[in-house]
Amino acid sequence: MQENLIKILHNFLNFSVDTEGSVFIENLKSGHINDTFKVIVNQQNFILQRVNTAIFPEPLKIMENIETVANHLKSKDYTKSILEFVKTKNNASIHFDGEDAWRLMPFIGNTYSILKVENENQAFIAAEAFGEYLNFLSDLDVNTIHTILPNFHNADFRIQQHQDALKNTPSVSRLKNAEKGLVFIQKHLPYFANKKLDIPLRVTHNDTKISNILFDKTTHHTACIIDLDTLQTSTLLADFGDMVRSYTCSHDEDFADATQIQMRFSYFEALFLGFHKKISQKILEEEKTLLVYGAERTVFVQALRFMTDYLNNDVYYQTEYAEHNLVRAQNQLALFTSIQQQRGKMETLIRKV
Ligand code: ADP
Ligand code: GN1
Ligand code: MG
Repeated sequence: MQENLIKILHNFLNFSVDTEGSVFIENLKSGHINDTFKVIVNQQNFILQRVNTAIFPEPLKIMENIETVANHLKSKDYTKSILEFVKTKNNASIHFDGEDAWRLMPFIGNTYSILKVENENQAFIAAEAFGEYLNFLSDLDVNTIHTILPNFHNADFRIQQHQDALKNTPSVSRLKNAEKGLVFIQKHLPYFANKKLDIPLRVTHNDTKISNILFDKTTHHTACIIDLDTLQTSTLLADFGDMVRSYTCSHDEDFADATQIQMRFSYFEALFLGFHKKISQKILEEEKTLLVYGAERTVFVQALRFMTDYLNNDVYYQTEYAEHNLVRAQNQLALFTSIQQQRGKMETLIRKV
C-alpha cells in the first residue's frame, strides 16, 4: 500500500527516491466512501484521497464544482479557510490511475475534527458555519453547478431502491435479521412517499455531518468546511436535516445499542439558533415551516439507505463487520423515533424565533 501511495504522490510532488523512506502515511479511516490519508512529504503535510469512482464516476465534475464554489466565496468577504487542491504535474485536479482517481490537498494545520458533538456550543458553531456557507452560496446560480449524484436526496428514489432490495436481496438471513426494522420502515414510508415540497433549489453541501468541519486547535472555532464531493443543488432541508441527524444524536452513528439513542433537544435548540443566526435573511417562511419534517426525512432516509445496503450485502458503504449496516440503520431509526416524539417542542421553538 505504502509503495503504491508513494507512486501516486510522485504525480503531484517533487521528492527524490532517497527521501521516499521518510514519507509518512496515515490512513484516517473516517468516511464511508472514499479513502483518506494524511501524508507528510519533505516536512509538508497533505491530505491524499482516493475518490471512489464506483460511487463518484465523474470526479472532474466534482472538482469543477469545488472550484466554482471556491471562486464565489473568494469574490465575497468569506473569512473561513477554503479547501484548495494541489494540481498534478500535468496541471490536472485529479490523477487517474487505472480505475482509481486521486487528489491531493494541503493539510489545514492546527485543526482537528470530531465524530460526535460533545456539547451545545459545538452544535451552535457548526450550524453557524453551515448557515453562513448556505448564506454565501444563496446567490450562486444553481445552473453553474454540475449534478454529481442524481436523486441524492430524493426520498421517492431511496424508497424505490429499498423496495428493489427487498425483492432482490441475495440474502434471506439478512432479511430475517432485519425484520423488525423493515416492518418499522414500511409503516412509516407513507409519511415520506410522494411528497412534493414547494421550496427552492439552492447550492448545498449535502453532507453536513460533524466530521466534515475542521475546528481550530487553539480557539476551538470552526476553521474550514471540508468534504465537498456532494456539493450540488438540493433544498435547504438537506443541509439542515443532516446537521440534526449528526449533531443532536446522543451517540455516534456506529453505536450499537439503539435503546439508548436520543435526540438531545438542547443540542437541537443550539443548532437551530446557530443556523438561524446566519441564514435568517435568506431563509423563506416555507422552508422554515418544513425544517422539522426535513430533519425527520433526512434521518429516516439515512436509515433506509443503510438498511438497503445491508440487504444488498454492503455494496455501497464501507463496513467493518457483517451487521454494521444493520446496526447503523437501527441506530438511525431510533434517532428518528426520538425526533418524532419531540417534534412538538422543536416546532414551537422554530415558530418562536
Ligand atoms: P471522507 O470522504 O473520507 O469523509 P473527508 O474529506 O471528510 O473524507 O476527510 C476525512 C477526514 O480527514 C476529516 O474528517 C478530517 O479529519 C481530515 N481532513 C480532510 N481534509 C483535510 C484538510 N484539508 N486538512 C486537515 N484535515 C483534513
Ligand atoms: C457518506 O463519505 P461520507 O462518509 O462523508 C454518504 C452520506 C451519508 C454518510 C453517513 C456520497 O458520507 O450521504 O450521509 O456517509 N456519502 C455519500 O455517514 O453517499
Ligand atoms: Mg467526511
